[in-house]
Amino acid sequence: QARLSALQQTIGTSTSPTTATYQNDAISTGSSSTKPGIDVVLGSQWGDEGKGKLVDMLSQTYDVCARVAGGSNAGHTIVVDGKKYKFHLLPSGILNEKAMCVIGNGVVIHLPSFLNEIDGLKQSGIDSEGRILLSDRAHIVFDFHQQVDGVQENKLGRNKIGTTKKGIGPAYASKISRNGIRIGDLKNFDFFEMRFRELAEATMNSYPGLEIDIDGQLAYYKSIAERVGAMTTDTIEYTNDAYDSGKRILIEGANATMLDIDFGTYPYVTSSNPSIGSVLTGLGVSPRKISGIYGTTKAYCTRVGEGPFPTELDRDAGIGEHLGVVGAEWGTTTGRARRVGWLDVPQMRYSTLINGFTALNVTKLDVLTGLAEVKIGRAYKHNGKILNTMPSCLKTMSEIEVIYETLPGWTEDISQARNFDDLPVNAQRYVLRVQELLGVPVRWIGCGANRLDMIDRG
Ligand code: 2SA
Ligand code: GDP
Ligand code: MG
Repeated sequence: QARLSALQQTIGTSTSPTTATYQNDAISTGSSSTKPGIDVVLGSQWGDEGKGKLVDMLSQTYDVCARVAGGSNAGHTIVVDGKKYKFHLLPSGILNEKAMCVIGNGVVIHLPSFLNEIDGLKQSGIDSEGRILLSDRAHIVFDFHQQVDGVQENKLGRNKIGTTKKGIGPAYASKISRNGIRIGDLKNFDFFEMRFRELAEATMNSYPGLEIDIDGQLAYYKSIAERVGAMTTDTIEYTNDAYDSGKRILIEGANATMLDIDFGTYPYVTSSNPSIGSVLTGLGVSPRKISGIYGTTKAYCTRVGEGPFPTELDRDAGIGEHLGVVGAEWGTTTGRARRVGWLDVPQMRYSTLINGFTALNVTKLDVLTGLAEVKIGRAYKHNGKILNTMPSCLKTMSEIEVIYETLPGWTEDISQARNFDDLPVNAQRYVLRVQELLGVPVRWIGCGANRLDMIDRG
């Protein structure tokens, strides 16, 4: 504690009452470890911050784990004893065999991928059937939505979004256009068939050349209707009942705030609201029930797909290459190389403003090990003026200049660190500076990919 206090003084920690309280190990982050209620893990950058790992770790003490937005575009990786699990539609809490997993109404579900994921998990020894509930109101992603995703990307050419081609945008478009089909519709197959024929025909009309084997698809959906029906329920009632009976509920955000259709770098975003609002609209719970809101951020920053990235570095050389290679920055769903850059404080402040994080999970601190210096993008400047808000316009985004501050790096291996004091002084200094600049307590610090490679300051 004395060492920390000395450090705080050296780096000029602000005297604001909020930051001062973070000097204690017992930081208040919005939820105690056994309190009933709803806690949320969200991505605060452009995704892949390591949400899955935190959800897996936390879920051991929760009764219910839920997904509320996105679909099989998401990729959450968990490493347990060196074995890698990759989840796309299943919540990462599925590895806690005592937890029920809910896929809320805000998620769009590609059923073949979903069932494959369950079957794949069973082959690795984890039986999840019976522990997963699908919202009857969740929309279905059909194969033709995925084909349309590909066609739209090709049409955009060099202006493409860089989607995962999992049909997410087209499926949410069907939902918003009010001709989508929902999981619960499968329980009334005649109704499902009528809606499917209409939607498939409308899609073929809009995309000449796109062939849909309507009868083949209907036969497939008939063959899985019973299996899917057994998992389908009114998850709004289920989740609220669970809350009322004192259960602990953990929500796993997918994608991230800067990919949010409203708040992200539009149009280079996904087609859902991966920020805090999706908990309400994608699960059907009141904001009064939410306690902890945990923002996950890498100790640096990555983005996969096209679009603005103010602190981006050249991924093929120098520090960018270090972050990409040491951080193993390749997409969990598509295998695409992720773009890499420094931590971006204006972006993180914006994300904090929107989500109201009660604590931060700073992951992959170990990836910075070995760098002589570490930079933080501290402010944006445009036309000679410091910006106070995140620009909404792509053109302004392309013109901003980032002002950096530089901190000394460290060379010591931190993979075995389990307490804040185990970290080298310069690593501590970096984390404290991030905490100070964002005004949110850093509760968790990731020191490696394995489940246990984590410092919990709570
Ligand atoms: P989409 O497919 O319509 O949601 O794509 C729209 C944009 O959203 C980005 N996006 C993602 N960004 C980070 N991680 C995601 N999941 C995978 C992962 C990505 C992968 O965990 O690594 O494997 O490539 C994800 N999903 C969507 C996407 O890149 C577009 O910019
Ligand atoms: P998510 O989409 O936010 O769940 O993140 P992903 O799973 O797509 O990507 C995060 C990657 O970083 C995964 O490969 C994780 O295994 C890995 N990871 C998570 N935390 C850490 C960490 O603290 N250190 C290192 N080295 N890897 C981590
Ligand atoms: Mg991911």
